[in-house]
Amino acid sequence: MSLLDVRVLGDPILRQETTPVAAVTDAVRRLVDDMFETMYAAKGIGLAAPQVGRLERVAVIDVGEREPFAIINPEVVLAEGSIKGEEGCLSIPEVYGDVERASRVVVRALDRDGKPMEIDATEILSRCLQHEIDHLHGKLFIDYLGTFRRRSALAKWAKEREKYPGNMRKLSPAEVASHH
Ligand code: GNR
Ligand code: NI
Repeated sequence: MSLLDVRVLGDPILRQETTPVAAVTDAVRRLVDDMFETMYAAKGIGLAAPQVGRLERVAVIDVGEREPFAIINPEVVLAEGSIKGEEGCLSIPEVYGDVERASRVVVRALDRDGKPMEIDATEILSRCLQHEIDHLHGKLFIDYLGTFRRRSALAKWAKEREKYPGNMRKLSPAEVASHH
């Protein structure tokens, strides 16, 4: 497995639409495994392919309350209710904001084996699924902030981004080793 660099806000790939995966091959599984390794090293609960510079329609999720899983070509087939909650993003470190999301979503996707699956989610899993699926369509949580909060978030980011030359967040192997 390999640790991948995380792209941060400013990298145009975060704004691109992804391409559906035509077949879940070993190469796709390798991407999934590398994304899990990267997500754990960065201490995230989810990670989408554009965040590691890839345009396959793939994301990985581990919110801790069930087995970690990959979603390939995910589609939201039901969204209901509405709830506000705080979000952050590995691609916008140290920036947080409240986002209104559907409280429950049902998502259809392929799993790591290429098998169709359906996830019925509420709470943090629902929020995380919506956040990752947004990434697969070039959308970021800051896009939902109102004018004032968005300006504050971007002002904070203007300082933070100096830490990430080339819009690249390099995770150190120590961060991998320290994760259990
Ligand atoms: O680690 C993450 N935490 C998080 C918290 C609230 C809502 C969404 C998330 S996802 C984020 C990791 C990430 O950036 N995934 O794209
Ligand atoms: Ni994110």
